[in-house]
Amino acid sequence: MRIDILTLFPEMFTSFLDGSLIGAARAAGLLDVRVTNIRDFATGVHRQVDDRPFGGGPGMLLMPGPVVECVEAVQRQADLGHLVMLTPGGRRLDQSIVEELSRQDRLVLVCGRYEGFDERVKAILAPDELSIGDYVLSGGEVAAMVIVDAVSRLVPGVLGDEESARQDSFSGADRLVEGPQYTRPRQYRGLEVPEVLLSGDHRRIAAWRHEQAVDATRRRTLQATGS
Ligand code: 6GU
Repeated sequence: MRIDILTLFPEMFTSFLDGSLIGAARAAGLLDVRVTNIRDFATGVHRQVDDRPFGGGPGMLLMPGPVVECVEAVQRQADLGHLVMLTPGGRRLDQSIVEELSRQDRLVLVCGRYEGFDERVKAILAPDELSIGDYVLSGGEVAAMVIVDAVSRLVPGVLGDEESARQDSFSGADRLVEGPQYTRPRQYRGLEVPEVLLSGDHRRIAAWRHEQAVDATRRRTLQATGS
């Protein structure tokens, strides 16, 4: 899979992209991730990329020119790809959207900064607008990293153990969160590993885990709805 990231802060991605899982997937040729600086497409001596909003109001907006020119230049390098714009007003990311994104051959992720994008960027490029949750970040960069991380894990070969992705929380038809897990030692500060996990009875273990996952999911839903 190829992923292009368009940003005014390319240096934010350096250690993230060289890091363990994603770095290894890139080295193995499973992921081709490239970062392009939107400022390279600004014109004029000052290479200006932002300006005050017409009609007044706080903050600065990204000017349409550098963003649109940058997206079009990157799209010309290979097939168009699925264009995603990171903005707090977009569709809220969840595992089913991550799965949908992971089925694409190419993603182009555009990170916003300042107070957002000029509306004409959306009119011209018709991007898939995504948000990672109902809170405000100072830019789309962290959101783009969240998407690259979550999508990469679903690219065949990246995890090494495909079963592990299938068993993760929110995966599978039932979208359950994972229940409790234990490793050695059997006893820690007086707390014991549940007996069933030591029983060697794989059917009982599977049934217990499913029951725990249903429980954990129910508790989380109750918490979210405040009941
Ligand atoms: Cl994608 N961008 C910004 N600036 N804030 C956010 C977000 C994105 N998702 C949640 N909050």
